[in-house]
Amino acid sequence: MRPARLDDSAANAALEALNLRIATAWALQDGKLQKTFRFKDFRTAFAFMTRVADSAESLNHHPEWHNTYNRVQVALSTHDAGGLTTLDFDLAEAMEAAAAEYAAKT
Ligand code: H2B
Repeated sequence: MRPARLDDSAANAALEALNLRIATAWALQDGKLQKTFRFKDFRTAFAFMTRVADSAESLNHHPEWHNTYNRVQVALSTHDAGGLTTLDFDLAEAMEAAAAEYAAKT
């Protein structure tokens, strides 16, 4: 059987779920690798940060970040090198993997 037509509220709920998987691009800004992640709520943002904390410890490379409710603004650079190194991109990859688990949105 073909699916029934979605009413406005069902379509909006489906849209919301779809947008959970949309991510903004990383950008080089002020000499740092930057991105803002957004999550469903504060708990999910915090779970993401906890997951990333493990990666940061493993890499011995730690993010500058700022959390407000469901938003995590990240600015990566390597302080020891006074700029960007591959470690920043490795940590960014780890953040992407963590964000995928917690369904980051724009
Ligand atoms: N994190 C970041 N982002 N830059 C660094 O230069 C850095 C770090 N250095 N984490 C590490 C720790 C260094 O301070 C220790 C002593 O290895």
